[in-house]
Amino acid sequence: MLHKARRAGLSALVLEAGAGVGGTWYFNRYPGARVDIQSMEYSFSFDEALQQEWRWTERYAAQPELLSYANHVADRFGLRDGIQFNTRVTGAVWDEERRRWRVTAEGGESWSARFLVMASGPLSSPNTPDFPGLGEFQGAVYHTARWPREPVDFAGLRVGIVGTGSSAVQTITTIAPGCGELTVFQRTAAYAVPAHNGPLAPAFEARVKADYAGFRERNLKMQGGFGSLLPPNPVSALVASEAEREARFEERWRTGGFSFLGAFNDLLLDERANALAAEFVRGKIRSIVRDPDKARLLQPRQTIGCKRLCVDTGYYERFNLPHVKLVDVSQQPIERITPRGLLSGGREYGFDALILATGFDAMTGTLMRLDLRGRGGRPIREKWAAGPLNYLGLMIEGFPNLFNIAGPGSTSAFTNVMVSIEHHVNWISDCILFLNGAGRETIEATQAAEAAWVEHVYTVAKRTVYLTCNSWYLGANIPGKPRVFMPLFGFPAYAAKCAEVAERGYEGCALSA
Ligand code: N01
Repeated sequence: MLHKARRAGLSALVLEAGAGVGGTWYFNRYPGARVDIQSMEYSFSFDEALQQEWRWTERYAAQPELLSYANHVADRFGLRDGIQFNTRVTGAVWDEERRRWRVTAEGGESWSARFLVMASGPLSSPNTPDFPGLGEFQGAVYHTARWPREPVDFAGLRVGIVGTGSSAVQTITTIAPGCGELTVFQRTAAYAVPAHNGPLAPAFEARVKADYAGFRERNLKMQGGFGSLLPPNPVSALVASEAEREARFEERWRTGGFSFLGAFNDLLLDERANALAAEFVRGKIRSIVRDPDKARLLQPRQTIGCKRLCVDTGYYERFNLPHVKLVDVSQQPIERITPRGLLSGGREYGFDALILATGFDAMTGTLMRLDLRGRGGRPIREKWAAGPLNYLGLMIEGFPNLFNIAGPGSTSAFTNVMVSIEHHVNWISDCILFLNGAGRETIEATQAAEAAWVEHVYTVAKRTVYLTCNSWYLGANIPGKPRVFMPLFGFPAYAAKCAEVAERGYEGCALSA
């Protein structure tokens, strides 16, 4: 956004809480952190020289390499002097008279801005459950999303980990061999498909780079903005024979990653089709995990893909290590943390270090924690009390000239987020240039457009299996959070709609002179 704004001749400043660039890849340094979209796709497309020259070492890049990439981009485009690091924004208030945002940060520093772009991330406010006794634990407590910069040595230690989402799956896989004992506290079993990660094949890299622009174009036509190399099989799982089904599932399992959910074209649309894929993965878990009790507990029961699918590098295999224990906390929740461990079902489990892999207050958490006040001083917390009203995921009625990148109401959570970010940056920058060219001072979504958009997001979700489980897409992972389905499924239709709105002079928005 900074690069784009500067190229458009705008003056811009980035306020960043971290001491460096990278966002997700700056804060999530837990062992095994790795992207689940292939590196050649999970990168910026806006500069041909950048994408030609950067060399990924692995099929799925790990956090240190992703962080190097973010730093490389910042240096290559000379962005650092436009970023104020170690600056945590606490709020922003719309000044109606001056038609400017007044942005404030910890320490009291403040800025005035005509436009305010929230690039604060859909998964950036960690969720730390309110476990009684957490402060009394005598060992170290880590949250995967706030991992220390120095490496943590668990050698010989008894470690407890709460959670089995993507962050936990990667952490467990990585630390299990070296721990003295690892106890996994599982509330909902996760579906994980193999990444088949490895060194990036030079021939594959050369093939992509020979026509990188074409590769990006083809990906933009995919529902998630990635995966054009192996598009979804255009056949229903319900009409395929059993042998055909097994063959297709097996083929995708061997390929690895999210391509598994494209084994048939209705796995995310029809619960009966979904059940067939789910049973295939349960069969894999049974064949991998030798202890029948662990194997039973590790088999998820919910629809597959409803919570975001995990992409792993030997997760289930780790439960064959005798020192890796699995405790089901679905029926008997964690009652409290004790000085030496935790209590569940009246039993105390002891450990020396505790890892919380308990996810995020997703999509809305970061904005809702701010003192963000729009027209008439209305707080975002009030505006969003029943769920995140928005238009195109980009704008909020009553919050003029404020844009949200990768927020609720957009496809960010279902896409290669790099694609979503670039799409939003381009759209926002075009919008600002349009306003300047047309002599308009402010833009803001109308209430009617906003209501219709939220309804549209829900209507699309109803055609999928995404409403059948308790996911962070629904806000269901945070006690008391309104259950509203927040992300939109389907990038190409979304991008077409955003383009159409712009072409029609920002239809659905109120513009002031
Ligand atoms: O968080 P999560 P995450 N008692 O919310 C459990 C992206 N990401 O950080 O399922 C006991 O998925 C909770 O249980 P339940 C990706 O989009 C990507 O792992 O709510 N357990 C769950 O098991 C991902 O979806 C990558 O029943 C409690 C876990 O904690 C998103 O970030 C890597 C609990 C939280 O799982 C979030 O992933 C990492 C409690 N009170 C993350 N509260 C890759 O690119 C929560 N849990 C690969």
